[in-house]
Order: sequence, then structure tokens, then C-alpha cells
Amino acid sequence: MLTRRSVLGAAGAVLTLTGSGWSRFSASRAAGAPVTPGVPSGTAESATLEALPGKKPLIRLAYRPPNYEAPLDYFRSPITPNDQFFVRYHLSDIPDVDAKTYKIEVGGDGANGQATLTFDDLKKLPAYEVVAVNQCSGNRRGLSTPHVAGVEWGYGAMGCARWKGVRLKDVLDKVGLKPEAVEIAFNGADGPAFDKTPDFIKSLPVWKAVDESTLIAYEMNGAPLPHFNGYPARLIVPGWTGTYWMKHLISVTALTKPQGGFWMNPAYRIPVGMFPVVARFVSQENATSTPITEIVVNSLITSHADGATVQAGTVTASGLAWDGGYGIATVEASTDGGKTWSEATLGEDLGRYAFRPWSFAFAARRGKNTVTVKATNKIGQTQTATLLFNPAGYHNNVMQTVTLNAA
Ligand SMILES: Nc1nc2c(c(=O)[nH]1)N[C@H]1C(S)=C(S)[C@@H](COP(=O)(O)O)O[C@H]1N2
Ligand SMILES: [Mo]
Repeated sequence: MLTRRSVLGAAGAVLTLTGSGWSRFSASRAAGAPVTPGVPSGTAESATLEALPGKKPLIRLAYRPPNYEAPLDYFRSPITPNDQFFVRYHLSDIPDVDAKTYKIEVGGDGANGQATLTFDDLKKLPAYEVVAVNQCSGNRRGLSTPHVAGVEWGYGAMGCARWKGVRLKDVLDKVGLKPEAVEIAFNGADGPAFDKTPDFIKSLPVWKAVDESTLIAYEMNGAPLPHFNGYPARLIVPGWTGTYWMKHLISVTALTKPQGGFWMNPAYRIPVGMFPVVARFVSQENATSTPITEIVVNSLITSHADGATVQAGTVTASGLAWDGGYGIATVEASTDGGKTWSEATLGEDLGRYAFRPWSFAFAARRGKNTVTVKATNKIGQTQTATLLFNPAGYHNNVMQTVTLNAA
């Protein structure tokens, strides 16, 4: 493993890391990041706005491993541009993968055979596209009360892109699955650096792995994947939280026994019975916890930050709504703290896994106005009024309220 060192510029203005994957890394920083109101004060103080190579400035919450979220104003369109897409890593050794030498090893005791796919092999398989939200399980963790340990994300550990690639099912068909296969496991090219962090290995139940929407993507919004979003190819698991979306995918392993390891248990689990779990991951369930799977229905006001000043008169609030793939049925808004609700107007439908834009016009009176928003999906799931507290801060879909001051 290559070594690297971190050089913090005299004024903290320039960061350079040398070594595999980080050679291109030279980021410019500015203090005073637009963090989500409610994140811990220590996070708010230490967060900076910083542009990773090839990216617009993102809110840096951690540098090694890199954890950067998108500021609110990057969510004003239902497609998140590649250079505005959040970055989340568990591991610090992130190599620059060369598509010319890149390979995916396919096999495992649950497979009938073994295969090695190059990038060209992937490109020869039939291509599919899906517009899907990639949201970190811990998105909004920083808003948990009481605060919990982990990356203190605000609203921006998510994005929605048009992903293009091959069906994971078609790749698995190259080797064939045994009837006893229960899970498909994934590894990426990144690894732990100097610390004792276990390698990041995730698995899916076979039924989700062979779903026609589950892809190995090599394009994002019509361009190659950015380095920090998994170049040259990553897993796309529409409807499920980002933890399964393995970046720099190098192995696909069919298993006859459930995948073990830290990242399957105890990490990324929710208490049994706390959240509605439609899509079950039975082979990983136990008496007290179950893996986090589907994204819960949620919405975000993106037109105005909390506390923004507006002109008295007609104000149009707008934003996004999304869920685990059942599709958004309605977005409702309230200007009286939730006593009465009116339907917002839904915008373009880019598919059931995508961000759904909405807008809502109301008459703002001089002084303080509040707008609360609530999305409901097509199977009747809706957002919560209060936090369903869990120790990892997952699945925060508390209805958001912004206060707008009308002059
Ligand atoms: N190889 C690799 N893939 C990974 C991770 C990682 O640490 N290493 N993190 C996962 C998690 S927890 C999330 S939320 C998403 C984030 O995707 P992004 O960085 O492209 O936004 O990547 C997933 N895939
Ligand atoms: Mo995540």
C-alpha cells in the first residue's frame, strides 16, 4: 500500500496529499460553510466549503476519509450535477482506478463458476438507465436530538442522477447462481489506510441484486463517473440507501451464507419495529435489529433557507420529495404549523426512484411566516412529525419547517 502525507498550507488554504488516488487532490478551502441549522455546534464551527478536484465547493465534514455534503442551493433541480454530488467514504485509501486495467471478479460459493470482467466487457453488455436518488443512511444525522456519534450530516448527503450501466443480473448470469445462494457481496477498490477500520464490504439479498433496476453503472448524467463517486464503475441500488451503492466495484461474490463483518452488523442497522420495512433483508435480520434498506419518504424545501427574507405577497416555496421507489403521491404544505394542509404542485416525474420537484405558492404576511412540508408516497407512507430516535441517527424524515421573514 502506498504511503501518503498530508500537507496543510500555512494559512490552511491549500491541502495536498500525495500517494495513490490523492495525487490530484488539491482543494481550496473557505471558512464559514452553509451548514444545515441544527447540526452540532462543533460541526458548524469546523465545517468548511471546499472544492475537491472536479467538484464545485461542498461542505466538508471530514477530510480523511472524505465526507462532503452538498449545500441546500444545489438541490434546486431534480438532477444533481456530477460536480455538485456529495462524497462519502468510510476508508481513506482511495486509489485512482485506471479503466484500462480495471476488472470485476465475479464468483463465490453461491455461483456455478467464476468470471473476470474488464471495463470493455461491461460496455459490451446491454445498457440500461435509471434516474435514482443516492442518499446516505445517515443523511440528517446531525439533526438528531440528542446528537449521536457519526458524520454529522445535515440535509445534503444525497443526490439524484441519471445512471447508465449494465444490469447486475446480466453480470451474475455470466456465472450462474446456485439455488442455495442467499446474498451477493460487493467490495470496492478502496481500503483502510493506517487505521484498523475493517474493509468496506456490503451485501444484498439475491432478490434485490437481480432486480432489473439494480445496475453496475459506468455513467452518471451522461459522463463517466467522477473519481469521488466511484470511477470507473459502481453499484446502483435504486430505492435503497447509499451504503449498498459500492463505488470502484471490484468484486461480486455470490454467497450461500450471510455476509458477516462490521459494515453489515453492527453498522447500518435499525431497531426492529421502529420503521416500516417493506423490503426485507431476511438473511440479515435478528431479534433486535435489521439492516437499513429502503429510503423513507421525505421532502426538502430548497428554494429558501430557514430564516430567509422574502417580500410580503405571493411567495413560491419549492423543493424536492423522494422515497424508496413507490413514487411520490402528494406533497402538502402548511402555513399554520400543521393545522391545515394544501396540496403543492408536483413537477416533472423522472421515474419512481427520482427526486420529484414540487412548488407551493402562498400569501406571505409582513413578519414571520412558516412553511411546513409533508410528502406521502403511493403506498401511503408519510413523514413523521417528531424524530424516531435511533442510536445511529438513520431514517430522519421529520417534516421540515422554514421560517420566512416577510418585509
Ligand atoms: N467503495 C466504497 N463504496 C461506497 C462507500 C465506501 O466507503 N467505499 N460508501 C457508501 C456509502 S455509505 C454511501 S452513502 C455512498 C455515497 O456515494 P457517493 O460518495 O457517490 O455520494 O457510497 C457507498 N459506496
Ligand atoms: Mo452512507
